[in-house]
Amino acid sequence: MSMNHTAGRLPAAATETTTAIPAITAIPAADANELGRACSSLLAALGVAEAAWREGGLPVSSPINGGIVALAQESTALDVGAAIAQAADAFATWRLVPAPIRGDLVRRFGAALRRHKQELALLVTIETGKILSEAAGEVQEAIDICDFAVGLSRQLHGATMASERAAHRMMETWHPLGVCGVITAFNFPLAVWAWNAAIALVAGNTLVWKPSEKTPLTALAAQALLQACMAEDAHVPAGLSQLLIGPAAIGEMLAADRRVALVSATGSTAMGRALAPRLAARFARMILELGGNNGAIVAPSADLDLSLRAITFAAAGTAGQRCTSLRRLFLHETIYDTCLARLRAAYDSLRIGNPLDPQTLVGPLIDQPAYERMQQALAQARAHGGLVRGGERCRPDLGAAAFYVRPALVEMPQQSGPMLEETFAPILYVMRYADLDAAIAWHNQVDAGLASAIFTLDLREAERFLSAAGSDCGIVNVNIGPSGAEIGGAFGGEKDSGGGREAGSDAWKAYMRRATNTINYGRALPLAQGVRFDF
Ligand code: UN1
Repeated sequence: MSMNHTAGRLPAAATETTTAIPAITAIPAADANELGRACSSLLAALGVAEAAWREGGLPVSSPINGGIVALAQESTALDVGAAIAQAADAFATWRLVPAPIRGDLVRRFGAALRRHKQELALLVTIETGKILSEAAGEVQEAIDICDFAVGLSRQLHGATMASERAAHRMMETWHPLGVCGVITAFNFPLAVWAWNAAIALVAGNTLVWKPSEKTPLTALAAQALLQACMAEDAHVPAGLSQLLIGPAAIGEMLAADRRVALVSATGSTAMGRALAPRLAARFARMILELGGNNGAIVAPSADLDLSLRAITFAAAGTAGQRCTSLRRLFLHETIYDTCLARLRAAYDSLRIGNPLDPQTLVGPLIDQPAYERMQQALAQARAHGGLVRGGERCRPDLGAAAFYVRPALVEMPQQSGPMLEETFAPILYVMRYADLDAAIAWHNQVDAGLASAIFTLDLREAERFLSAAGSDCGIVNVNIGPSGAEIGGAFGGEKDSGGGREAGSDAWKAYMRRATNTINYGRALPLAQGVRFDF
């Protein structure tokens, strides 16, 4: 089923979303050496020093075949302290550089991402296992946020308020915040950092980045490209952007260090629960983008062709490994049988395999623990009366250490057990509903509150879902799935999804500190609220 068969498509946007990516179809999936060689040449083309990935202590494997493709150098505890110190030093200079000149660094970085889009997309595919088209989309998302941030660098404006006192003026000034710690997950190794980095840089902040230890290579490449852009401009202090590779303890050190003004962390709710008290203990700023257990409702009036395309992409795309992936589906009883039958047929047609092959739609899970968690969730679903279709391991020909699975559809008699939790895998729980209010209540019953969707052509239903009595998520969509947000909006969710907002709209305000200024340009000193203090 084609994702693109919309009539009268608009021409491709100026964002070059259509750049072709040549497939490396020649790579035998079972041959880790081939993937390793591909990685070496990509890293060299992207300007990453060999010492960073050739003989380090952290084995990096590709989920395509489970083979090791690089040995990344890990950061020590001393490196963490030094990185924070350098970023803090750099902040003293960078905060004074005019914001549009800071924007020029981000403009040149965006251009570097554009030039290297194909290499970066290949690296993302090798490291995460997501299909090339989605990897190219991820690079595009990083390019888009750079474009957004460049414009923003001339729009970091505050309000001016009417003062109650004669010859007084009140206004807000937005200042840089300080060192921003950025913690990212394996599934979006480039774009999520770029959301934070591009905005933080134009805001006048400096960066310390701890990527997932499963995807350090994309991070090394992004950091190398940014550093090459930094070196072109004398305004840019050398310590502006720091990269730390290693385990969760590094993130905890960032959270505990008073020199780090803001920590923006993307990952599981458990990760957020571990970090948040450390940050709260020192009143640090935090942006938490945590798990999602995203739902969609398909109403009787829904355009089923469109809904099925959206649902299949959102649930099975990226092998269910987006924080925005669709995990719960509520089908109205009048369309339940038709919709489920068509969904089964769509699932049967999904090509599962090597994500470097342009025919593939579903790549592997990131690793064995992810596969085991998926199997556990399916076993629990059965115990709760769920009827499981799919979910089994497949493509053994691609390597014993690679974990390809058939996306699972699970009919549930009620919302219980694993359906109430996020499992980072392609499992779609399906339930029947009769009444929209009940479906919305089930939809909102889970702890997470990230992304949601309703499929309906009924204006009343759509508006109800969007209203204060509707979805309780940070992302609420009509007639598109919950995943695949554009960068122009603020991205994030409520409840256990963390409450943070990143990327577009006015999310930049979280990366700056607001000063309220009152200026007296008169000769008298009237006090506010009519207070008298004459002596
Ligand atoms: C994530 O999975 O952490 O909306 C980010 C989306 C993407 C970003 C996902 N633009 O699916």
